[in-house]
Amino acid sequence: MTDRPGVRFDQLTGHLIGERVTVSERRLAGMEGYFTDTAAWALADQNAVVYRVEAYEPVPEGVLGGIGLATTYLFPGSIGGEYYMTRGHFHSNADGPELCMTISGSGALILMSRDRETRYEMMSLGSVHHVPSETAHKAANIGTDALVFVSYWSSEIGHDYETIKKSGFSRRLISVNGIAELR
Ligand code: M6P
Ligand code: ZN
Repeated sequence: MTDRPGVRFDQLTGHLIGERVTVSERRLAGMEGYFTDTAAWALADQNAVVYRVEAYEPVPEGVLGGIGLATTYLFPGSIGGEYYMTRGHFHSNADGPELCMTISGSGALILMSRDRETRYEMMSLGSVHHVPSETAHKAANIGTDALVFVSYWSSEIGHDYETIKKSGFSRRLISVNGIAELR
């Protein structure tokens, strides 16, 4: 008897396929307070999808013993000059690292330490990024196509969104005459 894997990964598109894959979409409506220009955010189409995440978590969050896997499709766009981005979060409870690999598109992985030092790494086809423990992380799409990347993390870590929701990152990636700048 063969035990067929329940999930498949398409390495060209990043798609995760299978019954145990969960899909979630984040629209502008669900990103209140994340963009600096709140007036521009309020005027934008609240229905616009900013990103979609396909995830496979064989072991539930907070439970030791598994690796979570997700593909994020971050669409191109900007609000008041600030590129479309994921919300960003710290890991919590048991903190731990994450690994990201870019499938397509161009962007930046923005990383902030607990003492609010912010830096970024450019994301492009094949780039591999290590997110250390105790580091908030979010991706921004600086290109004209979707930025697609895969992430891996340990199941025992939790996700803390509150810290970023409340205090944000210390610097933001904005388009200055079409060039990405961290300000
Ligand atoms: C990456 C990973 C995921 C995360 C997703 C969206 O794929 O970090 O764990 O869920 O981006 O980002 P966020 O959860 O911050 O909205
Ligand atoms: Zn994470």
